[in-house]
Amino acid sequence: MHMTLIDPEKQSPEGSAEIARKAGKLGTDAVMVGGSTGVTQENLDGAVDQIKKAVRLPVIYFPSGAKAIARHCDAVYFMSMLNSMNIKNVTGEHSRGAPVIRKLGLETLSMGYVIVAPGMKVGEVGEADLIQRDDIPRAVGYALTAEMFGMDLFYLEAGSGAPDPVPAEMVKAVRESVEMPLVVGGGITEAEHASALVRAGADIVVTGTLVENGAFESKLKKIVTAVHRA
Ligand code: 1GP
Repeated sequence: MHMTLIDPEKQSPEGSAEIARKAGKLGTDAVMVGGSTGVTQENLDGAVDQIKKAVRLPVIYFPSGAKAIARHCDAVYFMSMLNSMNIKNVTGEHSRGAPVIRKLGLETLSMGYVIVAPGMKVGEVGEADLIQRDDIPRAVGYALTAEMFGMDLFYLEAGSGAPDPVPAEMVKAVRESVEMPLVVGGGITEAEHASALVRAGADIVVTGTLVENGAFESKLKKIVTAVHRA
């Protein structure tokens, strides 16, 4: 699957809906809404409401903490940054958000989330002890941890805007070690990146930055097609 990540801080709610509409037409399978900084309850609700009006795709909240919760989304990634050095990113924000999520009756998708170098903004604000790009055993160890904890998904993140995606060899080793669905994102800007990652075993490929540039359609089309064909 291909998922399009939309950061509600980067444009108006109508702008977010327009991106979702275009991405939907090009075949993206779901929309994720979130960002590492600048997400407020107001811009989040605005974006989710407009996106829901514009497309029939699943809209999943990709949170950075408990300060805002997308009450009108279809599901929430209940994600733990397993390699954060700050406990609030591992279970702390969760303990504050969980009662609200339960009250709202939202569906949760539990996810082990790890940050691979260079990590970019999310590595910084998440205080991640980055997995070095050649440290495949550490990535495999975290994937097994997520699986043994019973999590639904495992996400290998290079960071939004990373110059290169997570190495395909790392994805392959993780794929060979666990059966859970594998999400890969950060720095995927070319169809070749997407097909190499899917061939290595990624189940879900996420792109975000790409759609922040006005004329993204032809690039996105190539990436979505590469994901579906690989
Ligand atoms: C960020 O993995 C996503 O969480 C998307 O990264 O913005 O580099 O596509 P990009």
